[in-house]
Amino acid sequence: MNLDLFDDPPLWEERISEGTVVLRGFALARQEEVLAAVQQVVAQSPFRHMMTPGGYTMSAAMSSCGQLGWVTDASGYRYTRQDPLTGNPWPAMPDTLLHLAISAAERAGYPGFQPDACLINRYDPLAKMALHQDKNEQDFSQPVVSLSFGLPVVFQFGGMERSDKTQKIVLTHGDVLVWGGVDRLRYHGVLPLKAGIHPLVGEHRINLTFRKAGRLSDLI
Ligand code: MD6
Ligand code: FE
Repeated sequence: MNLDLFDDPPLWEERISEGTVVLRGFALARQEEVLAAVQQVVAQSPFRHMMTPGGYTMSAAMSSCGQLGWVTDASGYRYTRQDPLTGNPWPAMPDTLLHLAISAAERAGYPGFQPDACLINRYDPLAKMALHQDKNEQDFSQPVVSLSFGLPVVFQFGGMERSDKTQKIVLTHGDVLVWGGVDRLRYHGVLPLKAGIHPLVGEHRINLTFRKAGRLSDLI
């Protein structure tokens, strides 16, 4: 794979902790391609509000692409190969997205990232995400790569316990947050989105999170 194509440097790098870095503006040079890829995915697997196992409707609307997609319903949080809404396999992960995620991981110190799942979140004003850990994946040795587009949001970055105090990080259009290693299971969430209009994305924030969700053997 030719990663030179994607060798645009970030505007600057912000080290958050040992395993976590924000690559500011890393996805800016590819913003149109990324948004076109998102539109292509959601034309096949539309955004929807899923239900938590506890019976609450999630305020962020979600879709997925890649071999595995993240879902939640009354029977729990998990990854599936098919979109339960359409009954079809999740749309393939567009190359632009795959390459951007791999090159961001590499720049952040995680070479060899093999994402098989990309969760796409759309936040409308007041949508939020409660503190949680990303622990439905089989492989915690690989990082999570998270792209933010559109309206800015306050991301809360906590510790290994839900009650640990959180650090606030503002994520804005084009930023890529990469975390892994010792930070992989830290609690995190996002505060309610403030209303606004982004010139390219409109009245939303779009977040894409890439993960290696399946086992190594799933790829063979
Ligand atoms: C969001 N992101 O930024 C939600 N998880 O809208 C996440 O839950 C997340 O951004 C793990 C790593 C990075 C993330
Ligand atoms: Fe998360």
